[in-house]
Amino acid sequence: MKLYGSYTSPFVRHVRIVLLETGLACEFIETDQTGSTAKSPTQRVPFLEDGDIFLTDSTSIIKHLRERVGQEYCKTAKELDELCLVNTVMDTCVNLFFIKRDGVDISAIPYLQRQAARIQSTLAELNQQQWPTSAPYNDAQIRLACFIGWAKLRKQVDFSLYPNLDAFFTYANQHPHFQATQPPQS
Ligand SMILES: N[C@@H](CCC(=O)N[C@@H](CS)C(=O)NCC(=O)O)C(=O)O
Repeated sequence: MKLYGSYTSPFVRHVRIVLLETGLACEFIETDQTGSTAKSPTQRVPFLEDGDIFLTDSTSIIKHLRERVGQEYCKTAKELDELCLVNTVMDTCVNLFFIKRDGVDISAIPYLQRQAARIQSTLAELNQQQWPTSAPYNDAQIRLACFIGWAKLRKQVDFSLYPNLDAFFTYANQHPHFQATQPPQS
């Protein structure tokens, strides 16, 4: 099995944590934008090769890995909805990060302002929910901690506005699988 990704991507980090949880052997192939453009129709990481199977999204990859070892993936509609909320905020935030890095003033473009507002309203909703203070973490929770780690590293969100999320991250970040998958801090 081969996982293509980067060490900074929060989507890839979620997959790397699931690999640790499942104990499956998988080669990690560090892939930049040139590599993902050449090999995946989405032009994004992660993507996975497992024999004849080729998967292009972290969610399908995680479902595949968990099913291979008989683990559950988003068992309830509520957990799936939480994962979708985290996905929305993560996807939107990563997208705006790349747009800003290209020099675009997002305050000048109404739809990008809507995207920025979507991040804040979704985080406000997530901040009102109860989050665990210790493992086991489900996939929505693992994804949330991966997102918060990325957003802090890239300074994309002021988490003093979301104290429950900040506290959740402090606990999750101490877990050995989060420690083992820390993104490079530079
Ligand atoms: N829905 C995808 C999103 C993956 C994604 O956005 N990956 C980012 C890295 S964090 C990427 O490769 N972006 C490159 C680009 O947008 O060109 C997933 O869950 O795998």
